[in-house]
Amino acid sequence: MSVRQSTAAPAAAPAATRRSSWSRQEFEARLRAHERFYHIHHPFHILMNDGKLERPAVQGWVANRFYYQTCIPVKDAAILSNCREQEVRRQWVQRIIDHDGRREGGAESAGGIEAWLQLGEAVGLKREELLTEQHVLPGVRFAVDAYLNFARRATWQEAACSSLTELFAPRIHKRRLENWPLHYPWIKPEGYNYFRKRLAEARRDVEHGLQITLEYFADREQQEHALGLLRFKLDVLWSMLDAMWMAYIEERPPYHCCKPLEQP
Ligand code: AHQ
Repeated sequence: MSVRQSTAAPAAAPAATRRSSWSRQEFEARLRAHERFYHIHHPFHILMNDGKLERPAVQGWVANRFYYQTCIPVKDAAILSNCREQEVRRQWVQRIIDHDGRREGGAESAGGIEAWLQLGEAVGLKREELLTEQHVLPGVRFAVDAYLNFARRATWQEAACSSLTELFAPRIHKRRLENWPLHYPWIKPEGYNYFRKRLAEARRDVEHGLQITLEYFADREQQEHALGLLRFKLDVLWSMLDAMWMAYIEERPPYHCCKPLEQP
């Protein structure tokens, strides 16, 4: 093919063949149909929810997911920094408070990051093992950093759309709360506060993210793009577990096993 041919701008598609946009219902249904790519279906998650993980693998999951959790408020701050709509920022800022907590007057509200540190202690890790990121696997770091850097560079609407993986999150939190106490009686019950807290927050956040997505991505090309953004974030979550599978199930050196700091 000559260079000219390859660089010729494609003729505008006649109106008849331009694909019409989906209705809001159809668009939402196509977003929700992506549930099949959600990490609840990842083999690592299936083993974890069936009680088949050994203690070091559960500890490894908690320590690696802590890196993801600490990046969420930074990701949300990136979205706020890209958003010039005050009403959206007024709502979106709550996500940062939910994770970082807040000190107001004399009152201190611990956020999700503190709750995740308590989950770490409940599974037998020391707080500094999470805070130092010493157990974070390269594949987890790359996936989480890809999400964070995407949110910095994308439009705030694109980043809001990518957070819609939480459409599928309530079920995953409910399952942990139901199954883990039976399968992992050695985990201290106070560790489950995060999942309880996130159940309600995820439902609220997703409502806002879905409203933004259904409104902003209006024509068919934008709607298809939105599906791609959701798929990207689903792949971020999936890839994190791929790295954990290699380390904690295959126990492949050099990143295998997560041994707690030597107890005193
Ligand atoms: O604890 C989670 C959380 O705070 C968030 C924020 C949201 C986002 O902005 O991308 N996604 C998310 C998720 C959390 N927990 C995950 C889990 O499996 O516990 C699920 C994850 C998500 O569904 O994106």
